Amino acid sequence: MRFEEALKLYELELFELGERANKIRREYHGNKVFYNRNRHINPTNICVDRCLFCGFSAHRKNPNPYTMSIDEIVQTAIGAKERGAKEVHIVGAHNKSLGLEWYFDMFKAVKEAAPDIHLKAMTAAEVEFLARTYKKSFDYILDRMIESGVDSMPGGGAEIFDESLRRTICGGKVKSADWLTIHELWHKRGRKSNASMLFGHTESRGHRVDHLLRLRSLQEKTNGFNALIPLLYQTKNNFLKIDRALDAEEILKTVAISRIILDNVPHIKAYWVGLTPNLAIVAQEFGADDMDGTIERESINSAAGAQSAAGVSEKSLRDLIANAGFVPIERDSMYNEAL
Ligand code: V47
Repeated sequence: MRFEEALKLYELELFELGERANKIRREYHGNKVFYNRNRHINPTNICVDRCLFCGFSAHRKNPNPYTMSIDEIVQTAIGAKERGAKEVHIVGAHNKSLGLEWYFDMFKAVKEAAPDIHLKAMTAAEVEFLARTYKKSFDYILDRMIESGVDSMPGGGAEIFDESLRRTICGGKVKSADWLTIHELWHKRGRKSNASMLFGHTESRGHRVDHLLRLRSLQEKTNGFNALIPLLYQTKNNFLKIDRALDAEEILKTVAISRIILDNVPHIKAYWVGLTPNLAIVAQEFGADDMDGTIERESINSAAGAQSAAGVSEKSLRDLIANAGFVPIERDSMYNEAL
């Protein structure tokens, strides 16, 4: 799909666009809406980077630095598993005081304590941060992750790929080309990952389309992405000055266009944390097929104003999905349906 053609999709009337996206969604997944039972763990918020949109990292707008010990992380994972979680999603800030081996020791300890839990960990931004800080190749870091039990990679750190905008809003972190290279190298190892796009801040529609097209090209090469998560920017406690949050029409158009441009990626996740559960369920009619999971505890979006700190119960997720006329399907991290 060419850039101009993709950008023109925004000019379509919302319901026409929704219908086009919904057709692709229904061909893939019929009436199913997926969710999983998971736990987010964010080991530290102490960060060398200053991304303007971030309310999570410790700085003067969030003066509460913390770092969890490996034991605390392991206990959290065990507790989550006992409550039924099938996945832990471990991502954190870029904290130089932990040391390289800390990450691999932590992954090994989690896997040893909960061998059957799926370990989704390390954004490409963290991989690049470790490679740069400890003068290692991306290949080295990825191989060590696999060796220590990481199963799949989450989609964080992608933000928006346009180089000029990226320099302004998150100049210190992984470059767009490196984000894509890291996922390509991961996919070459036969592993799956997610992709994300942070939208609703200072980017234009063109920046979003460019972002999605770059993901589409990589997917054509590797077929390694499971899902795209269009992450709605949360406006509080950060250094971007956004007068007006996006309206629901623009949000739903962006979800629908994500589905249409990325028709080679099987899943579009309407992340309830950022969208609110209500808009996330509406987004299921506009191309999305997944709500994400129970989460239990969420620190990144909630630090920037989302009402998600305590997760959501499985029952309320299932009820929400069923009441909207969809079939709730519990999935594992690779989208196999729970038996
Ligand atoms: O990369 C930071 C984003 C991401 C804000 O792979 C913000 O399944 C909104 O990537 N408003 C981390 N977003 C979260 C993430 C994710 C979440 C759920 C599932 C998966 C997955 C991945 O959070 C960061 C950044 O883009 N973020 N600040 C903010 N103010």
